[in-house]
This record gives sequence, structure tokens and C-alpha cells, in this order.
Amino acid sequence: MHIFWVPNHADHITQGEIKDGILRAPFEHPGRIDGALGAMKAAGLPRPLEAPEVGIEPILAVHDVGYIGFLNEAWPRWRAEGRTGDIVPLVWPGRGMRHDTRPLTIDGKIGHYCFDAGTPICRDSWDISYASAQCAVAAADRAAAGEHAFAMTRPPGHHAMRAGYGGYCFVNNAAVAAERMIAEGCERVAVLDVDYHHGNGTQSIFYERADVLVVNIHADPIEEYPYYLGHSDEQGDGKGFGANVNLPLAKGSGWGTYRHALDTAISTIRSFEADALVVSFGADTYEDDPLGTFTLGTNHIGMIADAIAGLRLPSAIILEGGYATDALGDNIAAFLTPFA
Ligand code: SP5
Ligand code: ZN
Repeated sequence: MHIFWVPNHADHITQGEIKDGILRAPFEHPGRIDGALGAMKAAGLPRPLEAPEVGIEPILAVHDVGYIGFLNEAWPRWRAEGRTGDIVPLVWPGRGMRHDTRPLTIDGKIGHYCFDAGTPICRDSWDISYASAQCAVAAADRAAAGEHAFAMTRPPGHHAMRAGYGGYCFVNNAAVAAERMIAEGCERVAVLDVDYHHGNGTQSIFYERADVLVVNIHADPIEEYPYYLGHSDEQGDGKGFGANVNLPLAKGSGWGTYRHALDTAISTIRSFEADALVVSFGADTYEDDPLGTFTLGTNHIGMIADAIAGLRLPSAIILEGGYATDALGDNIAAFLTPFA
């Protein structure tokens, strides 16, 4: 087991987040990672290492070049317009408006690429997103070599689309990892997303791919974020038809319900005969998570990992959500222990 992290991840720190109409402290904050390190060390997990920098290519393999250019330039453009706060969109192309224009101003560009108002950008958001993706690449390289690895990524990634951001995510770390495994010689890769929220970005990026299976267990988007993707009738398109599986669960679901979906996910992955696995691990399924409504305990999070480790596939585990900061280290340790 190898663990990769970004030592200066705290440079991605946003001033606030609008929730229920109120500007409040962000849920996705540096204390998530810094607070987890102690419990991980106490559990005997290896010390987190900085990932080697391999450049932008693995990111451009799953993201639109214009979108990545926007992330890179957004802050200087915003500052040049005299703005002082975080970048937050206020205008989107709603139904009936055009999605194919190329706005010249920063405000127009933000609405073009962003899909929610709860994902502020600060000065270093792009640099830290880039560095996080390098952790995903490093973990993918270990898995392609037959080992397990954990990318302790922050910001998370599974909501990020080929050309769009939201849900605290800018670069889709799990998609970067899966595509990297293919580039490193894996013929078939499975992605299992066990974050509380549907991984809309990962699904969308691989929706027409037969060589990357994407399986999601998540709160039903009919009643939970991200609402507009993640329903059970989304099965993939073209050559990818059948290689996307959504297992939405009702809000408030507990272990009894969860484990049935997990059994389905595991047998789906087993039938796919993947060479390697990417796990999008969010600890926001935990009972005390401030954004989640599931009632899983730390013991259940360990049991999810037991079942996944039972697949005996080299695995790149990518951190997504998990906002019960006091418990995140224990939940990460519970999840990693079956792989360690
Ligand atoms: C990676 C990840 O877990 N991203 C999650 C982004 C969720 N953002 C939307 C938050 C909406 C909160 N609404 C909860 C209402 C409870 N009263
Ligand atoms: Zn989540």
C-alpha cells in the first residue's frame, strides 16, 4: 500500500459556501486532510508521500483543453477585473439559452464551465487540483504494476466533467487514474464509486467506453445532489452500453440496504473481468456526515472495503468526499486496512 498526498493542499481554501441560502464555512476544507493524518498513522498505515510530477498529459487525456485553460487562467482574469472574493458563478445558460457561445468575459466563462454555486475557486485552486491529479496518476501507476495505492486527493474529483466543474471538484482524479491505467497497458478497468453522491463526471467521461466499467452506489439523485445525472436507467451509450451501472439508494438508507447494492456492484465488476480497479472512496456515507443521510458506521465502511478487496484486483483508491472531519481519519483507516 502506497499513499500519495499534496503537502501544500491547504493552499486550496475557499472563503465560504452557500448552503440553504446562507453563506457559511466550506465543508470541503483543509482540516479534512490535516485532521485525518493522526488516525491514519495510529492505524499503522504508511506515511503519505508526495507524488512525482508527470505533467499535464494525463489530465488532458480526460479533460477538454479549453476547460483546463480556463481553470489555469480564471483567477488572474478575475483579479484583473478587480474582484477580491472567491470565484462563484451567478449566471448560467438555462433551458432555451445557447450553450455553444464562447463568452469573452470571466463571468460568462464561469457560467459556461460551472454547474453549481457551491464550488468556489480561490487563487491556488488550479495548482492544488493539478497536484492532486498527480497523486491519482501515481496511484494508478502503482495499481498498473499490481499493487494497491491510495491518493489522498483534495479537492475531490468525481463530479468534474470533461469540460465542467462543480461539487467541490475541478479535475476528475478517478477518471485520470482509470485512463492512466489503460495507457499503462490495462485492457479493462473498472471504476467503483462509493461516495454518497453520484459521480456524474466519471460516468459522463466514460459513458461511451466499453473498456472502462463505471459502477456507482449513491443517494438517489431524484432527491439528492447532483440531481441531473445518476439515475438507474443510465446504462451507457454506443459501445459503452451496459458498461455503466447506477445503484441509487433512498435517502436515509442503512447497512441492510447498502450491502445488497454492494453485492450487485461486486458481482458486476467480477463479470467484467477487469485488470485493475479504481475506487472513488467518499466517507460521506458515514452516519454523522453533515451532507450525507446514510447511516453507515465506521465498521460498515470497513466492510465495504473488505468486499472490494475480495475482488483481488490491484486498486487505486481515490479520496472523494467525507465531511465529518472528526471521524474522517478513522473512516479512511477503516477503508484502507483491508488493502494494506
Ligand atoms: C465530492 C463531494 O462529496 N461533493 C459533494 C458536493 C455537494 N454539494 C451540494 C451540497 C448541497 C447541500 N444540501 C444539503 C441540504 C441539507 N439541508
Ligand atoms: Zn460526496
